[in-house]
Amino acid sequence: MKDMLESIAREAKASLELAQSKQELENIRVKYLGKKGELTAVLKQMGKLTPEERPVMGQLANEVRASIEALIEATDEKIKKAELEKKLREEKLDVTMPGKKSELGHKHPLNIVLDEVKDIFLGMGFDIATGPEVEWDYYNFEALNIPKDHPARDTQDTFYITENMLLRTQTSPVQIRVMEQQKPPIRVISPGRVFRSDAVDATHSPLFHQIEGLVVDKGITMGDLKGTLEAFAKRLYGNDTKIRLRPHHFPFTEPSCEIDVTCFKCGGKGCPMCKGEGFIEILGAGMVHPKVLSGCGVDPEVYSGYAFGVGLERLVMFRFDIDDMRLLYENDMRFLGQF
Ligand code: 2NM
Repeated sequence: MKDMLESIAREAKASLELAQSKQELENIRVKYLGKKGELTAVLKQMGKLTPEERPVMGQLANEVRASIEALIEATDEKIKKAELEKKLREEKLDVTMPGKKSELGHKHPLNIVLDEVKDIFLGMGFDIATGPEVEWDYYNFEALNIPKDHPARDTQDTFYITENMLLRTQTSPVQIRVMEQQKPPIRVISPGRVFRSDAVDATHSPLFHQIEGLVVDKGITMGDLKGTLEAFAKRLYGNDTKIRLRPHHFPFTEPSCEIDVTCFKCGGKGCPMCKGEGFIEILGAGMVHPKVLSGCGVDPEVYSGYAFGVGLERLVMFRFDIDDMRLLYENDMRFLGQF
């Protein structure tokens, strides 16, 4: 039995010296020390020994177990160290390799043009005013001279939250709030999201963006309106741009007009872009209705003002020759990457 124990110790030591991996190490442990291992097998034969021999063999067996365990531990350390060294060798970093360039985003086309429009008006001394997207019926309609029975109030056109609360259909309510809160001279633009119950197609969306402007002071005339918006059109589309005013009707302005600019594609000769017209409509405008002024506490006998509204999507579509408004909302990188 002593020979058997000693040969187990020898064999275990020999195979441990050759072990290269954790798995091999585990196999060796099971082979010699496991429940069905060689050492256990020997210990099971203790019964055959004389009472004198038993403690001697018992102690020897314990020593063999302890020495194998110690060797396993030492080999385990050795393997771990070798594995780490191998890993470090394999994962060596080449700091001279070129880096991966992270892609830089850019402004959305709506914001490119919005920022230009803001810059142009800020440069002319306008302030930027904002207000709630969820509005009272009063600010969105009543204060703009659109009473309850007015056709422009058709429920089809608006998202109502309650009977008196809705998603604003224009940013004019912001200007009503400005007139209520500030004394003239007033010079503001109010860019923002507006909502209408329209079906989606190439030129309509239930959510779009407007930029409205308002100037109120003593002696403001249609001439101020025309000069300012001409300067705006020239800044936006180039110095050769001409504007044309056509009579129109809005409930909140009197007189009212629509403003066309010479076609940026053909310069006014007529082409498919302007449908042969030579002009493209971009703005609605007019002199603020006296009823609107007085409703906001501005005396129409003392002050006058002009206002205008422009749809941001239309400006962007003309600027970049985009034929479908939906492209502006779909966030398709193949589209957005072009700007
Ligand atoms: C437009 C066209 C004409 C407008 C009027 C007002 C206010 F609040 F002063 F009455 N704000 N915006 C206006 C005038 C808007 O959009 C096509």
